[in-house]
Amino acid sequence: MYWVRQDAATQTARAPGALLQRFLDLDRNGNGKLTPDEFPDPSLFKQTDANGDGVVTLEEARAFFSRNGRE
Ligand SMILES: [Ca+2]
Repeated sequence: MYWVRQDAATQTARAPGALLQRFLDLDRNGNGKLTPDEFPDPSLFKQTDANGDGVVTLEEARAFFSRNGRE
């Protein structure tokens, strides 16, 4: 099927686009920031919101994932 071919491409494209894509998926209202209700896990949100302003920016998400050793 058509989608099977996409898997190899998806794996090679893990970084840095994978994080951006994930971020955009989570950012349901498209304002470029993640709020707690857009985040899958509230405790994870607190860890990711480095400056504690109540929103997670792409930079904070990127820093969080690099701290945790995954893209
Ligand atoms: Ca923040």
